[in-house]
Amino acid sequence: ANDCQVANIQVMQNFDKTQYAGVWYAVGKKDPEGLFLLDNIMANFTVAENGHMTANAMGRVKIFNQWDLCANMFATFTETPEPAKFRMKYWGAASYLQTGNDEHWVIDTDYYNYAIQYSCRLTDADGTCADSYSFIFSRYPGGLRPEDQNVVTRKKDEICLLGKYRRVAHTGE
Ligand code: DAO
Repeated sequence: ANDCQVANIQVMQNFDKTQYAGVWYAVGKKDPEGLFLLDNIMANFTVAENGHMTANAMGRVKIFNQWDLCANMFATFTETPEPAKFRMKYWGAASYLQTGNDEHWVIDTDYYNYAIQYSCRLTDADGTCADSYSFIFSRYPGGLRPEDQNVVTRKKDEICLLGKYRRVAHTGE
């Protein structure tokens, strides 16, 4: 049984950020409230010599509920006692872009093909998540390999977001 408690969500065991580094294309996304990143989303994770992880992300965003434009975003990650659970501070290259401080959990990855990221922004009084977002990342802009679909579907179900994702297009914008 799945009680959908945020505190019980399983994350990637023995997470290795060095293998996670590099470019990931978002091919699926569950949006949070006040959607920001629309499509053509890619993130490049870097691990510095001192072990600090940062990311540079690009994507088409919606701002002021009206305009779509291409955004260049930056993020820094703070580690926690659980290697796959980070705090992520993010901001944009331009001042009108969104800034924030979110959870950044890696639920599962094989490092070479797929990764599932999850962030709960608001936990409800009953311990379930009231406002979350999640990216399905692929090393390829075209999508997931057929052999990775089953595990990704299972993980979506485990984090109680099955059926809540939309496909993220990569049209080169
Ligand atoms: O699209 O509303 C949304 C949620 C995403 C928040 C912004 C994230 C920006 C930085 C991304 C770094 C790697 C995922």
